[in-house]
Amino acid sequence: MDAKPLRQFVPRGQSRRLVIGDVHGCAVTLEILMFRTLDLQPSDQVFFIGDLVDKGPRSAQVLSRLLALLDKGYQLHFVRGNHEENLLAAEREYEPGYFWGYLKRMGALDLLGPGQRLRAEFRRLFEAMPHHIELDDFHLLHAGLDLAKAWPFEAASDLLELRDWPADLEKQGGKPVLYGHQPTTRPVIERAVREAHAKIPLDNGCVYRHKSRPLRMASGDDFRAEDFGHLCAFELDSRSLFFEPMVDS
Ligand SMILES: [Mn+2]
Repeated sequence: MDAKPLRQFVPRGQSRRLVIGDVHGCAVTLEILMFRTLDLQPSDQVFFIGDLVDKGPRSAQVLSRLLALLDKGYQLHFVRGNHEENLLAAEREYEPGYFWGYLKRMGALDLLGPGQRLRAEFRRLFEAMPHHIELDDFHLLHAGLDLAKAWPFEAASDLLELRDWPADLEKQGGKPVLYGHQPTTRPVIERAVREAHAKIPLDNGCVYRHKSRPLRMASGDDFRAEDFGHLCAFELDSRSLFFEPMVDS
């Protein structure tokens, strides 16, 4: 059984609205994207679509930086990803050896704090993350929706984990879904924006830059190394895409 997912409605602000794909511990790349490429301002609204941590080299640095920006008044919003959810679950059912081994496997031992537990400020940030953010004109979620269900937005495990799901603009209340979770090549992302698809992927496999074909790409997507390995951002009103090459190592 799914626990009831958290939802949040975020009204439009006065300035830009930017959505950023799966960061996975790529803190340096994120910094360049936010402050060199996007010239982020405190009046901008920024939405992250989950999986801030794990796999990449700097999970703790990503979270610490985002918490510091929140303290400075930046308008950052976070959708929960399966990686945040799994960390919370491991912390909830805490067992010293297992927890350490799990973080080690995820390449995220830097998230450990006192007593070998998940650092408390990170746990609080994860716990506050909704599974779904609704905007005036878009849905934001990490993974997917099973629109055959009567209440697709109530299915936490779909929101966190589902892959290769068919979108349906009408069943989505006329709002396209912006999502991450599944590494997607740049041409496929660009086409989804250009043709205004009902689902727009924003995970360009940033953390896979120096690796071979990512596991579990979208079906039908072709692997070409040069089409992967960027941290992707999407500006909602101008419909502009940004692809920041991954520089974390
Ligand atoms: Mn994911």
